[in-house]
Amino acid sequence: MEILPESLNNLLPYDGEVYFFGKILPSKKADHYFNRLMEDIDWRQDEVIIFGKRIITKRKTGWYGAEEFEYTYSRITRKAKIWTPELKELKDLIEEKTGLKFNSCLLNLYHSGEEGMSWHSDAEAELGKNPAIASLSLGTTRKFVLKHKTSKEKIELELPPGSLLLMQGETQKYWVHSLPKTKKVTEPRINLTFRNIQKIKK
Ligand SMILES: O=C(O)CCC(=O)C(=O)O
Ligand SMILES: [Mn+2]
Repeated sequence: MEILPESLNNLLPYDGEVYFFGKILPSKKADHYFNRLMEDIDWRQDEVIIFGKRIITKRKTGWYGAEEFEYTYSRITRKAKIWTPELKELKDLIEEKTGLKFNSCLLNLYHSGEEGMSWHSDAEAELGKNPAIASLSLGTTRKFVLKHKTSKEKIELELPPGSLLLMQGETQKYWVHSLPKTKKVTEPRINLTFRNIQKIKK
């Protein structure tokens, strides 16, 4: 079931659905959550394997959920920590706004514009077919770009603090997305992507 407000337009011209909800948190609340998450999240530097080489990312990540879900991305498997009180609050808010259910969240901490995320789609097996992914931004504003896998058409938007973006339908099948690095940004940003893990590995 979806309860998307009728005023929301699909940002994608074809092959998927991306909705921008704008700011769902007032500035003070967005600041509050940013500070709490900086303190409370068990931030880790990821080891990813790129072209067979083991690389430690500057960007830090956190992986949380309702259960100790295992999640594999960039060939690294991690076990989720259980929701912190503020993550549970944010999950509840995002479920209310989107009308969808989420059981896990991948957090990214970009210390400055020197850190970003390269082109990818969130198409891991654990997410199932046509996953809905709700992305909440905190901290400094960054540019987010979607690119169609075959036509190469690009859609760009700015993600300010407290704003929510929802990707769903066939978006991950046909589009990649990225957070470009930029010299213009010196402040940190936290991004939370709420996801729904389909199967629990023991
Ligand atoms: O930081 C962002 O806005 C994007 C994060 C992302 O694409 C991901 O975690 O898969
Ligand atoms: Mn992604």
